[in-house]
Amino acid sequence: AKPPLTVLVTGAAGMRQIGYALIPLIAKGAMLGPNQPVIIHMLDIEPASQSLNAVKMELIDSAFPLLKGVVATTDVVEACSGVNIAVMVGGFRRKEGMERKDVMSKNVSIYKAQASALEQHAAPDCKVLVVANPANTNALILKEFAPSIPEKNITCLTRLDHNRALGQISQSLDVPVSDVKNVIIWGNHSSTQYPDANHATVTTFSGDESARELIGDDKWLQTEFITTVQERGAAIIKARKLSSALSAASSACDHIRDWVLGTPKGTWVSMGVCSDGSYGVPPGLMYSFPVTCDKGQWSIVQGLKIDEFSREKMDITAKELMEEKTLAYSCLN
Ligand code: NAX
Repeated sequence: AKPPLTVLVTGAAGMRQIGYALIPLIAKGAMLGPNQPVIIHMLDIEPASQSLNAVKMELIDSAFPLLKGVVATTDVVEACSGVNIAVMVGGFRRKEGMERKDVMSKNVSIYKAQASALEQHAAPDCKVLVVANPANTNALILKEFAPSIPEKNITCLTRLDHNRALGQISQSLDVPVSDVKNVIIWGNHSSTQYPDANHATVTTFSGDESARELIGDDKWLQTEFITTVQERGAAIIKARKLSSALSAASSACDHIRDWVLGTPKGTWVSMGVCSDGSYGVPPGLMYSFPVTCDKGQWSIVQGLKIDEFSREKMDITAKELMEEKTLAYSCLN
């Protein structure tokens, strides 16, 4: 049998939220595959320690065959020790009436501290996925304050947006979502993200066909499609009175699974990664790109044709990320 991998989930007590939806998926093999035993480390803060302990009790009661150990703790060092995969769901949520800067400041201090703990105590090849918002900028802070973790090992989640875009195309063409691939989310996991279907394809009887041609409605692709994906999170909150949890958890598993086990041939996915300047995106920004993964490494898909409409949208979201970066740095004092 394979030796177990240790997966850290921060913010794990978030009841009925992402942590609670994510942990059973990891324990069932949805993140690392059905033959990979796992040890789960769950971190949360003191006020949530009782709920955290309840999650641990439920995990034990689920008798998951792949689950080889559970640690529930409020101690960052214990949580990060020996971790192979870190999924950072914990963070500070904006409360009504709070300034953007105050929320940023709280998250900057959380991600700065957790960066050092991961750097010192996680496995040297630990892969990190930041889910908590502002996801791209939290990941940027983590990268800056964990300089000994290879920057390619630090990513943020835009796979939920990617999956939402696949879902919209599948609904619009009335085809199974598994027949749709190669949409792209460019930029920030925020309302400035650019969901791009120009290169997406649909598997049909005669092979892969352009989704854009099959849809035959560029107007829809440039307006409603984009806003529906950008605003899907808000639509879920309105309907559920809580933010997306099962879809966010599922997409976090998709992100890590594809990163570790590889993307299928001919398929790319969207991941927030450190820009190397590809497509004119300022180097060093954490920006969502189309990537393929092989042997545990992602690479940005190169050579896609970018039209004027796309260029403008890609620049708007890059600009927002630069502003977030400036704001985050101003919180570092
Ligand atoms: P919850 O508020 O239910 O959970 C957050 C948890 O983090 C809480 O249990 C809290 O106690 C804990 N926490 C706070 N500070 C901590 C610290 N210093 N160390 C460890 N834990 C800490 O939120 P939930 O709905 O689960 O969402 C989690 C985060 O994901 C939020 O920031 C949310 O905005 C973000 N999202 C990101 C998405 C993405 O696609 N990137 C989509 C879904 C989600 O909205």
